[in-house]
Amino acid sequence: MKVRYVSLAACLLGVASLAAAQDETVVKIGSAAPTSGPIAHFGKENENGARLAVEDVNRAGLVIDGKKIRLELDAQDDGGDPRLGTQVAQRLVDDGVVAVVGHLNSGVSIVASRIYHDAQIAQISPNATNPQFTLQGYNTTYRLVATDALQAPVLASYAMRTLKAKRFVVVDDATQYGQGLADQFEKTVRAKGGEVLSHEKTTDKAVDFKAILTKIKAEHPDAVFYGGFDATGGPFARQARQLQVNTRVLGADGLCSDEMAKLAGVAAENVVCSVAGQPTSRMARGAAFSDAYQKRFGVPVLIYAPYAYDSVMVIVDAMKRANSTDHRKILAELPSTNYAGLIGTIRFDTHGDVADPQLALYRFEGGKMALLDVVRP
Ligand code: ABU
Repeated sequence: MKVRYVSLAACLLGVASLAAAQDETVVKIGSAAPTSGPIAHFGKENENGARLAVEDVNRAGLVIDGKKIRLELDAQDDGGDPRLGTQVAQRLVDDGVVAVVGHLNSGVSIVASRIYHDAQIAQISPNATNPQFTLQGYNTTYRLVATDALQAPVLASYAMRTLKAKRFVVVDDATQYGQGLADQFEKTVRAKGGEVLSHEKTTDKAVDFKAILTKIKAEHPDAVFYGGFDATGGPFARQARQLQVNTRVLGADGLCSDEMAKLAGVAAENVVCSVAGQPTSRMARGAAFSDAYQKRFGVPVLIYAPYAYDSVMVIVDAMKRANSTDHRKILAELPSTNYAGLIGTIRFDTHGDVADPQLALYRFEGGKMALLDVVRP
């Protein structure tokens, strides 16, 4: 008899859930980042940040134009590769996403942006810092981080003013991100009266830097700037120390992660890096966010999870103001965004860049990132 009661209860619950599900309209938000390959730790963080936001919105409940909405994250792996990135972008458009959080790499974000623009789907990158991303004349490109036109000069100023470095070697990984950063760093150093002894090229897949480092050793620079990611920057810094190239290694947000410390070992203590936003620890709700993130995914926030989270929240805010889930109407609301996010108040300039960017400088101490300064350019 008892079994019968349970079955009836389960049945009623099932019917209720089915009715609730039938009442809901599913709205897809795309997430595109490299969740495989050497920088998967950064890509997974983007996906996790966006997923947490989607889950928070669904838990709180979202009603648009009288309809109950359930958000669904359409998460795609672009491998950090421009060719795969365009295929992923087309897939997201074909899947009917109303907006996209991504991509992570500037070189991928830029080539994918044409596809989103043609479809009139908003693309908000939580990480892409190459200035060109939002300078293409597209009404669909937005980002929540500062650009490399700010990031590289902040690093150059720190190196010249605080570290008293004057003579530099610049190295880049030949990606749109690494090369753009390195060029901007070189330009700033020269403009400030510093000297760039040489500008070396490597790739984002390199593992052996001995030839470049042997050349650098003979040049006796005060500091080396590395434009690229931790996956290669870590081994670069480690091998520099092994070859007794004991100068500082400067880099931007691609180097700024705990993964850098793992890959560089003790040589990470020679590294100074920047993040193109404010530290999670300085955000009003940063500690609660870090706890929730750690609890949900079992790993700590690296750097840009709050930016991926807020990218979703900005899309939802636009959806609410449009009172529509139509991707064109969401897009039309983005220029007037004035949203109190986790990362602070989010407004956009006419290009789609954040109106009030911040940057943070870090060094490494005992295998962890240690905050040096927060800069509002
Ligand atoms: N800014 C770090 C993410 C990589 C990129 O912009 O390509």
